[in-house]
Amino acid sequence: MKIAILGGDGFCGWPASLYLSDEGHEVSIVDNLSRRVIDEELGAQSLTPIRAISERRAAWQEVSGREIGFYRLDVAQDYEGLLQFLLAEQPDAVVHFAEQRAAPYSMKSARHKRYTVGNNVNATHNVLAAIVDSGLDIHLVHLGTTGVYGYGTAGMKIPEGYLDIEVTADQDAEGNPVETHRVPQQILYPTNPGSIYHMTKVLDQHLFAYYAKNDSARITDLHQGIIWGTHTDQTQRDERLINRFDYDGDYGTVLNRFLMQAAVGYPLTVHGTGGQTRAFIHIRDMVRCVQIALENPPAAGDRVKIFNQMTETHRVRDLARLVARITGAEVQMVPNPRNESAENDLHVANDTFLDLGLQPTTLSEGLLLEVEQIAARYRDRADLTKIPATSLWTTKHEAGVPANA
Ligand code: NAD
Ligand code: USQ
Repeated sequence: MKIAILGGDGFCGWPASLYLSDEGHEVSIVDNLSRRVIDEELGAQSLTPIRAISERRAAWQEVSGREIGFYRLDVAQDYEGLLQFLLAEQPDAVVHFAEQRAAPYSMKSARHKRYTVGNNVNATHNVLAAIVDSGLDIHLVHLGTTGVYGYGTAGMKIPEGYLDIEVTADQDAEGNPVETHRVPQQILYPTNPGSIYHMTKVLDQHLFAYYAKNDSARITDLHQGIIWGTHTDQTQRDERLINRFDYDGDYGTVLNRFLMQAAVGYPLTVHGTGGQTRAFIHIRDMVRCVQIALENPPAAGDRVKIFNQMTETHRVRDLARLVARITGAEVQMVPNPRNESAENDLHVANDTFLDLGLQPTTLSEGLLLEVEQIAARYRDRADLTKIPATSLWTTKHEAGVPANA
């Protein structure tokens, strides 16, 4: 397949690009390198020494004999450039990672909220419009989030995108009253985003539904949990191919932060009571899931295919205890900077990927290796002043006291 990876210089996009190239696909990356610019804005760097995109590509060619194309392009702002790219490359599939993905970054200020909405919603809409405009039959695979559902179970496993409901009908097609009866329907699972970033993924969902309906666009939306881990088989082949590892208060995700904090002797920063339950998936499983999604596209005219891309759910304080147990780290409950439920349960259906052959990497297998191979190896690069999470969800609440309490 010819595959375009939008956001292919990022934490998920880079290992996915290498994996798909290794599998024999012809891969081109499109990225505006905005994530590297945000590193400068925040004064924070990846714990791992990531190389310039030119060096990454040259290293991959050296170790694999395969070329990965690169186009520096802003998907949200350069519509013409994006369209010309599609017409020139004629990809069979586009994988769309090109969004601002950190919830805390999206909540820092009005400017960050506006940037995140403008960037993410325009990027997604430009991709959809350009696919239709190009006249090409391109399968779009998008990286969404389990966060669109909100974090609660309503007494059931969260289904893969769609919810079966029954409405009480009391009129016929002409609007005449008839005896009330129950009519089954399927709707997008009601959304309950917890940040402006998560909200952009909700808005993306509606754009996808519309383009699938109106233009018969073929779209798969992967509702992905929190990624943990850093290496894949490909990124490990040469140090110049190393993946990024974010640990700062905005971009670092919870489990990778705990692993890094343990390695540098910083007490594990559990927000509030740590009662938040979240969905997780290892980075190796993420690249495999993207491949499975590419190999199983919807047909033209189908509704958007939605997969829950996660393998385990865990409560934050349990993760902290687990990391503390294997590393000897200290755990510290810190005031929660976010406006989120203090305690929630979460059960998520992920049958589609399991049925299609995914064999999950479990926390119990991978955790210690991750501490040794990444967090401890690069701990000298850490800037401990960047660890605290300082982005507050609302000015109306003090950290730790939800605004709606
Ligand atoms: P990342 O920030 O490391 O990578 C995103 C890449 O997209 C960056 O290289 C950035 O420069 C690029 N980009 C952003 N806006 C762009 C634009 N307008 N034009 C061109 N390029 C642009 O993020 P990531 O962790 O790799 O996440 C990728 C996707 O996966 C995101 O959409 C995110 O929502 C989703 N996701 C990530 C996680 C996670 O734990 N990292 C979990 C669930 C879902
Ligand atoms: N948390 C802590 N301590 C920390 C960091 C986080 O207790 O040091 C808590 C947070 O308060 C939150 C939970 O851990 O309750 C998860 O936070 P996170 O930063 O790991 O994850 P989140 O903000 O949800 O965002 C990440 C990715 C995002 C993706 C999302 C998937 O950055 O791109 O969409 O995970 S999901 O969680 O399913 O919404």
